[in-house]
Amino acid sequence: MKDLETVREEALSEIRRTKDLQELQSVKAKYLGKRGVVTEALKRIREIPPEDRKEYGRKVNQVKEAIEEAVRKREEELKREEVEREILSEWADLTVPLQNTAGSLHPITVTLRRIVDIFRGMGFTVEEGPEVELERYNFDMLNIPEDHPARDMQDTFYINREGYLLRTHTSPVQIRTMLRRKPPIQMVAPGKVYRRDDDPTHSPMFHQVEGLVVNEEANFRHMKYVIESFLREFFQTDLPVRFRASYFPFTEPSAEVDIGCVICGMEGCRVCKGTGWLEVMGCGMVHPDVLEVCGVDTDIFQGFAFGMGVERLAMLLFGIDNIKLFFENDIRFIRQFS
Ligand code: 2NM
Repeated sequence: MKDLETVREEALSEIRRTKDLQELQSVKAKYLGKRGVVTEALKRIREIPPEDRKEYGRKVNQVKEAIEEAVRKREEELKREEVEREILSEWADLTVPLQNTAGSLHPITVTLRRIVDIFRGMGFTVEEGPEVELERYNFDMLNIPEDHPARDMQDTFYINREGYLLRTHTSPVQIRTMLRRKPPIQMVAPGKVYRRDDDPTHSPMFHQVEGLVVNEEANFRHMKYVIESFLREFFQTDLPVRFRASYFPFTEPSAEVDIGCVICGMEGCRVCKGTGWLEVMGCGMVHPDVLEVCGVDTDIFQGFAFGMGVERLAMLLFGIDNIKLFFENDIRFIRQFS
């Protein structure tokens, strides 16, 4: 076995010579890891005569601490060097006057405007509301029960103030509009919404457009006509549309809307999971209780509503296969959608 002093000298010298964090990590493992030189030396304490063990143990621990300290110092240096290298390599003179610097619209903005403009063309107004919302407008007045899983801390971002949250859909804008204005109403509410999901197919912030029509004769057939017209204009093709029975607390009856897969032409692919159909919206006749709590007289008025995710529609429109691309702000990606 090498003299402990030699081990120390060699370790410190190797640590000084490391050129990056990965290399430092492997030197650290060589000495301090499970099968490291120092670890093995500690294990050999049993082979030392009892009267020398105390001294031996102290010496090994001194060496161990010296190496740990050197690793810490070198790690700091390497991190500092890395930041400096980054600053130098990413250096840019922001004062240089450039030509052709017109920006481009983010694909989500392009898609949101496309959706909203189609509804504007059908005579809908565009309404907005706060992203920090009352729990009452986001859940209670939408007939969403006190114990509904959507209300869980796991699904909803609650604000550090009783009764407030980040809206989980834009439906509270419909509530606010009904409270403020008498029917007839035909509105859409575009904007950001927040849910506690973050995985390859979900983002904690995404965009929705929801719509609401309230008048004396609104019915399911009107709703189908509006949605089918919208989808054909959005995708610029006479695509197949189907309505599947579903459930939402705030509508009855409720439906989910599928379109023929625009990726594979209904042959069956990864995106439509071989079914030939893509779910693109939810909709339904507004529950009478929701209308009533908003002051709408249900002896006279009826309503239908619908909601869609903008990222999902943008992915289908542009053939993008990964939602995270929208949020990385890589200029090479964003530039393609102007
Ligand atoms: C959806 C699906 C079905 C909806 C309902 C309402 C309101 F406020 F009028 F009750 N707004 N939006 C609704 C209905 C939204 O999104 C998937």
